[in-house]
Amino acid sequence: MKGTQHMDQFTPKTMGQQFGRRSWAEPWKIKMVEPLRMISREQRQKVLVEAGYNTFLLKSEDVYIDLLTDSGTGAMSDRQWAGMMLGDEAYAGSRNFYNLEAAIQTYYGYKYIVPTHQGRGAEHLLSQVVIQRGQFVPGNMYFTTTRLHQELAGGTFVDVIVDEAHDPQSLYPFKGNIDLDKLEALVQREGAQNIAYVSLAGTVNMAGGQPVSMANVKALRQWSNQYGIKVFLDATRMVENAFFIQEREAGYADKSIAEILCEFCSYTDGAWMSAKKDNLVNIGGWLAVNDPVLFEELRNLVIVFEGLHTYGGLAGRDMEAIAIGIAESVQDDHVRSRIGQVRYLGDLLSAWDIPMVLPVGGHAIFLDARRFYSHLPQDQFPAQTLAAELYLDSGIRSMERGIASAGRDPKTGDHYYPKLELTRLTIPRRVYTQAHMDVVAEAVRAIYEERERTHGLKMVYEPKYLRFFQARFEQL
Ligand code: P61
Repeated sequence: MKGTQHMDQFTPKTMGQQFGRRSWAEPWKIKMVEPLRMISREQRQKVLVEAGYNTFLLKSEDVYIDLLTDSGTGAMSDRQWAGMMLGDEAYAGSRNFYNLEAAIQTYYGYKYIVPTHQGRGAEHLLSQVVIQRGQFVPGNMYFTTTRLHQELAGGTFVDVIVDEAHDPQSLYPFKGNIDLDKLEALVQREGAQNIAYVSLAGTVNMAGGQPVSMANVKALRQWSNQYGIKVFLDATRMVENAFFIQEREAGYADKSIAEILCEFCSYTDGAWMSAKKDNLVNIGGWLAVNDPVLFEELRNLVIVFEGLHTYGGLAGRDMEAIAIGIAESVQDDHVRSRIGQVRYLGDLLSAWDIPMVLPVGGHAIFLDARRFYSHLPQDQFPAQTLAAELYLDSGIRSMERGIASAGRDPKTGDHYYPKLELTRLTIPRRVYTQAHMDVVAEAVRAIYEERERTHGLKMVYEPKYLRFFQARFEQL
């Protein structure tokens, strides 16, 4: 008996066993590798100061494990690379455009497609066409580029996400949901004619990759029909949203990701997309709508800013890679392992009581910098500090998602003070292994143990638009 106890304690366990479940594995194997390098701590200190403590200003070659973003950083499959060789680089009417159009129609279910060079190109076109100066754009939490394009078009973004989204510790399963009472109150106050559209994001990035339920989008559709208000979807990580519906919402456990995706989109009037995420490519985006009149306007505007309506700033080969990526992205085993890897890192960190947004979302772990550095006031940039410290400790790059990202209110010029002060460890798709996740978890734990000795930052250079990308900081 004693012997068995001893064995139990010291027999190595797989990670699945350690967390009381059977392990999962990625539904692919690796065909090509890219060497990583790690520079010394002294070198990291030097380049961090040169980068103004901003991880966006680091050179990629100075980074060991890059968790800045999951945007354009995924690994394409052998099929996608083969597709790249089938690029039809005709200026007009490329065959790859028609393949892309067919893939979006099949899997997302929209009728009319406009390709763009990436997500913000699509946001720009949509905002310019559907927002009239002075109108309001309610949405489930802001996203940086989305809100900026809405503002540049003369709109005012209004956050109508459920309150739970602003609480990193709330375990509500659909923290991306829209609060219909907030939406109704906005319409009562401002009038339905002053609402440009509802801006709905599938898995809300700034809230921690949190999903929207099918019940919520259905209710939103019914609500918006009463007023004739359109609903446009940010479909950037909508496949991941579909996974959470399958997992958590009654009646969807037996439906495939592809079926859930299509049903969800059917309650919206159109979508914009950064194909660099869910669609498994390094560059690209698209817009899709069901209204032929709106399509005509978008199709006309795309040639002004992006390129002809059958390439929108993309090479033919890029469109082919997106078309193939879409079909791969909705495979259930792909999504399960993608989110499984994020959760694996989350499980390790939670077991060590590292403060983070829970439940763990689809694309990243969001460390709660407010609780991590509870001695730092928000205007000393705790989330930026955390990203800088993590890089210094281990060469791991993460992203600030707090006060620096939130920017300033264009009317008052004051900082926005978001409730969420987060540092995002974003997992690229099909790129890193479980061992990399172990290294990351240990690095986070190491800086957590040093937290009380950590100083905050002050901003010493602030650009006008999307300041977090290029701002510079100094240590206090
Ligand atoms: C990211 F620091 N996301 O998460 P584009 N909608 C949504 C996105 O997540 C998104 C875009 C639209 C990025 C890249 C990025 O403040 C930042 O293809 C939900 O990047 O133009 C992009 O798509 C825009 C990082 C964007 C940022 C803005 O890492």
